[in-house]
Amino acid sequence: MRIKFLSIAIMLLLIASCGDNEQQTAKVHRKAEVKKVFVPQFNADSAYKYVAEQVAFGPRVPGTDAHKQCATYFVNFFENLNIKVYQQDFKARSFDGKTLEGKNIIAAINPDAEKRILLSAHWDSRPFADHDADESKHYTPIDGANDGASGVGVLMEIARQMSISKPNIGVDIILFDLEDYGQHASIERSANGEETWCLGSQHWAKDPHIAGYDAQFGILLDMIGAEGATFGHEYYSNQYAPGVIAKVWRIAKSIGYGDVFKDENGGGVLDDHVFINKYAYIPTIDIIHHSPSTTSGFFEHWHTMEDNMDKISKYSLNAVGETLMHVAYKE
Ligand code: AHN
Ligand code: ZN
Repeated sequence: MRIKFLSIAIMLLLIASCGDNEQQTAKVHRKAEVKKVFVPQFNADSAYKYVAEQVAFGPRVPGTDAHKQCATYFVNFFENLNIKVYQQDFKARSFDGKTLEGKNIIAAINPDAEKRILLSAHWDSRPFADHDADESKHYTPIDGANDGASGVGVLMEIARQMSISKPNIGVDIILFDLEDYGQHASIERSANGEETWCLGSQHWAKDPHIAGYDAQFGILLDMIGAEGATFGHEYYSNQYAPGVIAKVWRIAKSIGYGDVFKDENGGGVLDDHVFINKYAYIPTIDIIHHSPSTTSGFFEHWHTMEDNMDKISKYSLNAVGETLMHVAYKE
C-alpha cells in the first residue's frame, strides 16, 4: 500500500516536472522569436538631417569640390560608427566625352557574415536642370534633395541604427556615384543613350569591391523622399526579382504603409538596379517614386531647380526607412 502510494507520488512528480520543462522550453522559444524580430526604431528626423547635410554641400556634381567634400563626409560618417568602409575609385567616360572621376562608397555591416543583403542609392547629383520650366536653367546643376540625397539619407540612418544593434545578417550599403550624368535632354534619345546613366553601378556590377561578391538580394532607393511619394512595382524589378517585390510590399503593408507601397504598375526605369541584375546577377529591385500624372513618370520636380529640401517629407523617408529596417531584421 505504501509502495503503491509512493510510486503514484513519484509519477505525479515526474508529470509535474515534465510539464514544467515543456513550459520552460516554450518560454525560451518565445524569447528567441521575440529577439529574432526585434526591429530598432528608424528615426526620420535623423534621416532628414542627413539629406539636408548633403544638400548643404551644394550640388554633388562629379569634378566639383562639393562632390569631393561630400564623399569625405560619407566616409567619416560610417567610420565614426565603426562601420567598415570601402572606397572604389574609378574613371568613366561621360556622354559628352569627359573623363569623370567617380567614387562608389560601400559600408559593410557585419562584414564577415555569409548571408548578406545589399541596400543602395546614388549619391551624385545631376549637373543639369534640363527638365526645368525655365530654359535658362537647363545647364545649371540641381540640389538633388530627392533625386539622390533622399535615398542616401535613409541608408545613413539605417547604418546608424545597425551600428547600435546589429542585424543577424550582413548588410552592404552601397552609395553609387555617376548615376545622374546621363545624356542631356536636348539630345535625342538614342539606343545606347541609356548606358550613359548609372556609370557607377555599371562599374561596380562588373568589378565589385570584393571579387566574387554575392548577396541574397538587393534594394535600390531612388527619389523616395518627396511629399506624397508612392511606389509601384517597377517593371525591371518585377522581371528580375518578383519575390523581392512581393516581400518588401508585404512588409510595408503589414506595418501600415500600404498607402505608399501600392500594388500597381510602376513603369520601367533603367536605373542602377538593372545593371546589378544584368552584370552581378543579384536579384535587385528599385523603390522609386512613380507618378502616373507627369510626362516623365517621375516626381513632379524631377531634374528641375525645384528638387530641393522644401519637397522632402519625413513621412516618406520614414515609410521607406521603417520598411527596410523590418526587411533587414526579419532576414
Ligand atoms: C533614364 O532616364 C534612362 N534613367 C533615369 C534614372 C534616373 C535619373 N534616376 C534618377 N535620375
Ligand atoms: Zn536624376
